[in-house]
Parts: sequence; structure tokens; C-alpha cells
Amino acid sequence: PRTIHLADYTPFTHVVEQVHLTFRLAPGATRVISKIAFAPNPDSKGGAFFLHGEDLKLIHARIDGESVIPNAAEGGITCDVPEGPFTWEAEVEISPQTNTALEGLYMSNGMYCTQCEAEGFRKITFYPDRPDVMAPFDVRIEGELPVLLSNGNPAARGDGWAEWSDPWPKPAYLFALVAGDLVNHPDRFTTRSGRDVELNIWVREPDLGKCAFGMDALKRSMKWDEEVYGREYDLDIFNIVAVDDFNMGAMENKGLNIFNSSAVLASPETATDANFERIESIIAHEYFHNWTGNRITCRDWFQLCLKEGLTVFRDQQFSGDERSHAVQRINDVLALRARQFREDNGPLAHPVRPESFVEINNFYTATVYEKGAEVIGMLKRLVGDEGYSKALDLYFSRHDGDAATIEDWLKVFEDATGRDLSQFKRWYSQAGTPRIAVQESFDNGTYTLTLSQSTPPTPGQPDKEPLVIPVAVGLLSPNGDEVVPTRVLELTEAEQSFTFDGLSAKPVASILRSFSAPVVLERDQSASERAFLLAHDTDPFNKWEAGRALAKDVLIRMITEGAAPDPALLTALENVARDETLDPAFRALALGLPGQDDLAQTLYQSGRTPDPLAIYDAVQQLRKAIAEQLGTTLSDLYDDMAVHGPYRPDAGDAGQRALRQAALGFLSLLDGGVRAQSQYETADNMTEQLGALACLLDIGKAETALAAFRHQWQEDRLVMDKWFGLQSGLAAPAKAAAAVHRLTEDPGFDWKNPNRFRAVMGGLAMNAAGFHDPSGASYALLTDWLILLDPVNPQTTARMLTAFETWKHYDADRQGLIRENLERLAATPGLSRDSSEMVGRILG
Ligand code: HT7
Ligand code: ZN
Repeated sequence: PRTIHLADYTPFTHVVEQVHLTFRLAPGATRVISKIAFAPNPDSKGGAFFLHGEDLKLIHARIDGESVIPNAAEGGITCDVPEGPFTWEAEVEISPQTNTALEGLYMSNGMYCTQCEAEGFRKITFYPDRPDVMAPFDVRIEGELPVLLSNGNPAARGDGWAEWSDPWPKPAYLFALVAGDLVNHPDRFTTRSGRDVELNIWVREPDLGKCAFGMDALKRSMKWDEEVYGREYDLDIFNIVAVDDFNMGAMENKGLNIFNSSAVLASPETATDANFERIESIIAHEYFHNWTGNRITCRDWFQLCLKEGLTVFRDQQFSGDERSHAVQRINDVLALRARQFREDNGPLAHPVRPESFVEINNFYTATVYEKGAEVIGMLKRLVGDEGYSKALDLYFSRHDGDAATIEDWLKVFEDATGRDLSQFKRWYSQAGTPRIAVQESFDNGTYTLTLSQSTPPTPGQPDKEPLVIPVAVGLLSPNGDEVVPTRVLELTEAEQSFTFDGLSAKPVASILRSFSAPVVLERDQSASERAFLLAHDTDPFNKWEAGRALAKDVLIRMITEGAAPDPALLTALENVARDETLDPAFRALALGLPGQDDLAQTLYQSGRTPDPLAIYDAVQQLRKAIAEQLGTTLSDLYDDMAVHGPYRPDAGDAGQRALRQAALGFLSLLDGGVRAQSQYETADNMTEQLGALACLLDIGKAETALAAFRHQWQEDRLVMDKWFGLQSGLAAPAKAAAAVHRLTEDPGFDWKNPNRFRAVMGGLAMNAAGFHDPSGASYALLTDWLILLDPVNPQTTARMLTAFETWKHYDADRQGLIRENLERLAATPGLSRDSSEMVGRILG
């Protein structure tokens, strides 16, 4: 397969002035009739007229009404065309019913739907399927289904047909069509300029009771984007559709967002607090794309972070505003470290703006999304809130209707603020997580902080240049008062010193407040200093971070030296747990221990080979010690944090439930599951029901509850995903492969459904000790299933291969076993381009 390079970008030979599509829907033989007005592109560098097309049966093609026979070319067709403007017409046949890859036009439970990002439109008709070709689309759908939807505004409809017209020029990846037996949850929104917008969430009839929260989140998102970014909605209708078979969370098609049902459907009985939170953020994310992605799109797929990094940054801001900034930041950093740092630290590391790819679907990564958002957060910190706001206004006014680049993006910041961003731009091109080493000295009232930065080599990038790193620092006096409030230091050199004068005593520095840059801070700090910061830091992120670092230090000593749980940690945790001035959600996060994969990464980075079983044992031992030491506090918390009254998914109630669940997790280690069993039996919401089930599973007493849960929820796909995922994720290490194998034999294991496959196989991959069982049974099981899934759904297969991205961190035996499996997969005849690129990169 061909590698595509950023450096090879050339504009398309033509512009598209108008697209007209007619769909005659039939499961095995849908006809797509296209009529496209092309004109020469004045910016073209010349070349043959080429249209993408894949798996299309051409019935006929015409140019200006005359039949033509195009020439087959790699990935599409070429054709001789007139010198001036012309009309292209084609009729093709496609088979949505047999499209299991869920890309292009496919079927999910009898419903037609599309997924065109990144390069799926070429499976629908011949077209210049590239984001820099933008055009208005008119669409006619003919099919005997009650609901026929496409982008834009409704134009006309009759029995068995509907027409839609989207006046906003868009790239083909934003095209969408849905046809099915659906019902809607309707609402309306009036924009600040007075446009009355019809809103709908379209679902299958049994799901109608699960739309209210998503609709409310949508209206809050629309309002927030007007208030915070001055961005208004621009059509008369906004439709969301829930689909059961979907490769990702959701898709921002213009005026017709398509959602994985797991990312929109929620009711108190069936969705957890975490589900509600995720739904709110995904609804916001897709809605925000209307400006950052749709009105201003990407010139080419290398610029993906232009829309994704910015839109993630915006959805994180929104969630912080709606809930709690401190809790949001901690959760965002936890996710960043778990996914992006892990990616950056292995064979799949790549820059926020990659420079080459084989399959673009493999670059919808944590680096592009989450690190992309972090880069924008740093930019905002460097130019200040006002500078950011000016730059964004300029971005929207200068580039509305454009297919833009990272250069365009940085230029608006330079023009709006006068700042030179040439060094800052390295964040887009340099892969790897920078490390900042800290040295401190205090002399005669002056505190000196010396920071040294270095970024480890990553594939294809052995040497790294210094970056511009905003490091937010505050100083505390030994009695816990803040003597220097947060100041942003700009680290631009490999090593740089910063001084703070006029101090009466050596301060305790709180460094990298709010996690002001996506870096690893290398700082040797005593347990007592960490406990001091946990108790006194005024920056909520660093307060939490101090506790986390303390727990990590203790666990690392337990793992590597066989040390006992440190009483200082237990006391510090107890103090936080009891501190009623702290938000319960924050306290719940403070009681959460570092993940086993996080500990494995830390050990590897400090030059040691992680032993997943030793990590598992240490975590279990520490959990037991916390339970024993904090027993009374936890028991009080469990009682005090009970939420009375009807379930509400708001941050306050959810925070109380989170703290209560954290307490239950520890208490179940002591009480034999008595509280969990009783909570399971009385819970009136999924958060508490599933939380109790998890605790029972954790202590091996879930047999009855698992059966009851299944009996209660067997008709609900999304709830049954939880049933599968929990068992796979919490299976005891030595039994994980066997347990997961049993789950795959369950009649409910519909492996072609990405949500179900991810629940089971993703659960196994996240069960660190179970996945890395020394027998290699889990590696083999996952590989067997990936080999089976690849021809059916390459995207989901390739994504799941990231389970192996850390393989070189482990011992020789485990590496040997993983290599064997990866090579077995690589040798599979007909392996997809998606999976072969991934396995090739992972093997290195
Ligand atoms: N922009 C969307 C990305 C997406 C996607 C990409 C590749 C294959 C399938 C996909 N489904 C959705 C979603 C987003 O970031 O908002
Ligand atoms: Zn997105």
C-alpha cells in the first residue's frame, strides 16, 4: 500500500460548484445517481482528472450528457474532461447490506446510515473525496421507509421519497444519509439572532425514553457556543440519529449528526453517571464541530488536529463550565496519561500533525485529539484569555468557508497577538512526551528553580529541539500559606533558571499547576513534601497530583522492594477523605489509586521491567491496607454520601455517588460484600447497581447478581455491554483468558457489533494482569479474534491492536509471546491495510 506524505499535497484539478445525488435504496443493490458541476480550479498545478471510488459497480457515466467510459486507476477512475466547466453524471450500484466495515453506506438493524469520515464517501459514488473540495449538496432519497434524512434543510417530501438541500459548502466526509423506521424526540432552540431551529433525536421506538438528557445537553451546547465563542447555528434543523453499529463515538455530519447509541441514549435506570458525562461531552463535541470542523474544515487529513484538537479543547471547556473545572482537569489528565502518554512512549508515537500515513483511520488517535487539545490549552495560557479570544474571532472571520491548515491557525494567533510562534510550532511536528527535570535552591531570600527539558527519541525522530513550555508555578510558605500566586514561566531553552526574590523562608513549590503542559515532571520529592502539598496546595489539580504521586511512590516501593504500605500515605488519604470542605467528586478522585498500566509505564520509564502480577498484588495489598486503616471513615462516608430523592445526573449528586462508590470498593474487601449485595438489591439507578456488581465481582461473589442482572437487562444492548465488559475487565489474572473465552461463547456475544466486541476484548486488554498472564493465553485469544474480525471490520480491528503497543516494555518471555502473535496476524492472507499498517508499526 502507498504511503501518503504531507509534503506531497497538491490542490485538486477542479472545484465542485454543486452536487446532486439521488439514492434509490435497496439493501443489496442501492442505486446512487450523481450529477456534479465541475469547473477548473485556478489554483490547480495540473494533472489528470481523477475521482475516488471503491467497491462501486458503475452502471453508466456521462459528461455534459454524453456517455463516457472512465479509465480504472488505483483507488478510483480517471477520465478525459473538457477544458472548461462540465457536468459529470454517474449511476453506480452499492450493497449496504453486505457492508460490515461500517464505512460508506451500510445497514444497522434494518436502518440505512452512512459514515464518510475520513474516506468513506468514495464507497458511495465517484467523487474527489478529499476535504479541500467543498460544495453545496442537494439530495433525493427514495425508499419505503418512514424516515428519510440527509444534511441541510428539508426541501420537499412525498410518499417514499424526501429531498434535502444543504446550502453550506462541505467536503464529502460530512455527507450523511439515514433511512429507517425511527421515531423522534423533538425540541426547538432559538438562536441569539432569532433563528428558530427544529431539533430532533431519532431513535428506534423502544429507545424513545432515553433521549431527554441528550437533547438537554444539545441545547446547553448551542447556548454555550453562542455565549463563549459567539458561534450560532446556521440551519433550520439539527438532527441527531442513534445507531447501534458504529465504529467510533459519533460523527459531526452537517445538520445530521450520527451517534453510536452508547454516546446519546441514557436513562437513570440504564446509564451510569460516567455514561451521562460522556454523552454530554460527545454531544457538545459534535455540535461544536459545526464551526470548528464544518464551517472551517481541514485542507488535508494531516491537518486533522486543526478540527479535532480544537473541538476537544472546546468540549473540555464546556464540561468544565457545566460541572467542575478541577474535576474536569483531573479527569482529562488521567485520560491523557492513560492513552496519549502511553502512545507517545512506544512504536505508535507520532506528532500531533503527522507527516505520513498509509491509512488515515489509524490516525484518529489520542495524540491528534487529546494532545492536540493540550497544545491549544498551552497556546491560550501563553497568549492569555483576551489574546485567545481575539485570535479565535480572527480565525472564524478569516477562514469561514475554508479548508485550512495549522499554519493558518498559528498565523491568526500571531496576527492577533503579535507573538512569534515559530518555536511553539514544534509542538505540532515533534512527537514524544517532554520530560522536565527540576532543581531547586534557596539562598538569602531568593528561591531559584532550574528546569531542564528533553524529549526522548520516537520512531523517525531521534533528535529533538527544545519546545516552548508554559510551566505554571506557585510558592507556598512552610506554614502552608501561598506566598507567590500562580505565575506562568516560559521554558524555551534546554535548561533555564527562574528566580523568586524576597522570601522569608525556603518555599515549597507547586510546579506545573493545572497541568499547564503535557509533560512528565521529574522531581524527587519527599513523602512529607508531597503530603504537605496534598494538604495545602491551593491549585486543585496539583493538590490531587501530590496525593497521586505519593501513592505512586509508595506502590513502586512495594512492587520493587517488597515494602509495606506507607502509613504516611494512609494518613494523608484519610485526611482528604474526611475533609468536608472538599468536593466529594474531588475526594473520590483522591481515593483512586494509580492504574496498573500507569504503574507499568512508570516502572519502564525508570529503567525497570514491569511485572504485571507484582503490580496487581501490590495494588491489592494497598487497597486492603487502606480499607483496614480507613475503615470507620469509609463506613461513615458510605452512609453520609447516600443521595436521597430521585436520581439526577448532575455533578453534585454524581460526585457524592462517586465518593460513596470509592468507599464501597474498599469496604467490600472487609465486609464480605454485605453492603454491595444490599446496594445491588435496592439500587434504583444504574450507577449504583453496576457499582455494586463491580464490587461483588472484585471479591468473587457476583454469581447470583450477575445472573439477576442478565435476567433483568437481557433486552437492553447497552446495558448488556456493561455486563460483558465488567466480567472481562475484572476477571482474576490467571483466569482472565478462560473467562473471556467463555464470554465469547455466550449467545449474546455479537462480535460484529463494535460495542460488544470492544466491551469484551477491550475489557480484557485493560485488565492488565489478566492480559499479560505469563501463559500468553490472553494474547493468543485477542489475536484469534482480531484475525476473525479484520475482514469484517478493519477499523475496529486496527484500533484494538493498540492493546499491544507497549509490548516492548515487558520481559523477554512476554515479548516473545506477543511477537509470535503479531507475526501470526501480520501473516494472515488478505489482512486489511488498516491492520497491516498498525501491526507493521507496532513490530517496528
Ligand atoms: N470526526 C469524527 C471522527 C469519526 C471517525 C473517523 C474515522 C472513522 C470513523 C469515524 N467516526 C467518527 C468524530 C469526532 O471526532 O467528532
Ligand atoms: Zn471530533
